[in-house]
Amino acid sequence: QALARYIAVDLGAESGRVQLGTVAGGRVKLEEIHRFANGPVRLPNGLHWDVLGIHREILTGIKAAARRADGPIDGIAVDAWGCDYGLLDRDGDLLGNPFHYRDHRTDGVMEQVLEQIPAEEIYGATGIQFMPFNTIFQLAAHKGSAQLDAARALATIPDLLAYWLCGRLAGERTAASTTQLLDVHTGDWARELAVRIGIPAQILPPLVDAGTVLAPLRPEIAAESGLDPVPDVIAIGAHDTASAVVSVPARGKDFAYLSSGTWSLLGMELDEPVTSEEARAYNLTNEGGVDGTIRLLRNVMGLWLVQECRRQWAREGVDHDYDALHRMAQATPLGGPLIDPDAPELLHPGDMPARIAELCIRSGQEPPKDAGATIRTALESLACKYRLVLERIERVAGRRAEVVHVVGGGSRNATLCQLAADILDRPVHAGPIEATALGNVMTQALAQGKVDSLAEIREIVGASFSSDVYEPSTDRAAYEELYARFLSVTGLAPVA
Ligand code: LFR
Repeated sequence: QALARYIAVDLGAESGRVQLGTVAGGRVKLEEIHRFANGPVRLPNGLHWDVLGIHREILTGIKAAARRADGPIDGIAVDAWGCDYGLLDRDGDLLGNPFHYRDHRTDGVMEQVLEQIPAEEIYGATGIQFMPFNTIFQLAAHKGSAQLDAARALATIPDLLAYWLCGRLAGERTAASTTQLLDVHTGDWARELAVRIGIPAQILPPLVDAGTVLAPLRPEIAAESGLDPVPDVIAIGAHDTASAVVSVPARGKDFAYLSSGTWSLLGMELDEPVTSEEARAYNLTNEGGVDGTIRLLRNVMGLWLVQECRRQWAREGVDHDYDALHRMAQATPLGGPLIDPDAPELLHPGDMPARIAELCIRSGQEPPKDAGATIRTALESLACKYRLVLERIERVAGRRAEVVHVVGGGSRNATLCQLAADILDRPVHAGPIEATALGNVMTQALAQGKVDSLAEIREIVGASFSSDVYEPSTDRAAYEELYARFLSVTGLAPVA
């Protein structure tokens, strides 16, 4: 098999990373070349992306990767979290600073839109779960602004960055699916829906599938970086979750994945969307995946809870690193207070330990007594929510997941992986950690015909990285009791 080298740019909530991926002899290898902070910037009008700073960091990363590589680089691709976008004017120039989805400007907007158009209709067309920050609601919040009036094109963040790298703007379908403006049945924009909401349909760009070569890297960037021959800029699963699920090292179909990072994205892979009344009632999403797959999943709040606790304690002058926090959580015995990790109060940045304590008090529980206990509450609550979500997903998908593959940064969190195995009562296979960057690299290889299928990608990833296996505890009574208590304090209804 030919040797190929790819640059993967992966933009996460804690950091952006530029990685050099090498594919050869049925194996893939990753090397981190450049890492930079990717926090939101607060302006008087809200939370924003520092999108110019990111472009500069990408250029720095490309240069460093070019120096590091021991041969030509074949491709470059960018992935990021879903839903956020920039608007371009008629000259193709960016209008303003893209908003960050954790901004408050969408508060209440989803409810207003749903008064105008029934949820059943939007869900029936798009199959996407209702979350207040979906692009559809961000655009509704943008209505009447000078920017939206002047806009001629919408570019999701990864599409925008790829456009700056190669000059071609295309709406990559996995990223487009997170807008809740893509018709899940036809794969085309749901233009009529956009128009009814007052979003000008002409801003929706031409769509391409993940695994499409876009255009060569701009000649001046290639020259500055000493890249000769000039690599392709490639559309991959530009939605980070799509790329993460590409590199789940699973065999067959009877698996669930948990892409574990800032969010916990828990679901199963399907060939066709399910937009039934039950799927809508459970608010399950049918996100577009690579190779025509559908990710039936649900967002669970994820390690955001831990990240925000850590930031709050740092503001108060105590800087615990993540390892220390997890040691403290592990030293706290099972059985503390539990919360619904998806409570809307926890979505925005702020004093997370206080908010968690408040939720405990409101549900009649003693709040966690220290930092370790707070993290313990977050992790146990997440694992309990995984069980409820997985049971709903299995019911809608009509099959059982024999194993759960945890990928992403959270696969390193042994406490959470073991809790997930114990509460889900099934084996958890953890790894790879850099699933998103690997999916990004391998989909570039797919675009260039260096690999042939998703199945082959998963075999290559499985052969290249080992997984840690967590077996469920045999003390079923303890974990059943924990889950029953979770349902009771949160008031969430179990799957019958
Ligand atoms: C994960 C992710 C989720 C999406 C959320 C917000 O990083 O992309 O899939 O729902 O971020 O965009």
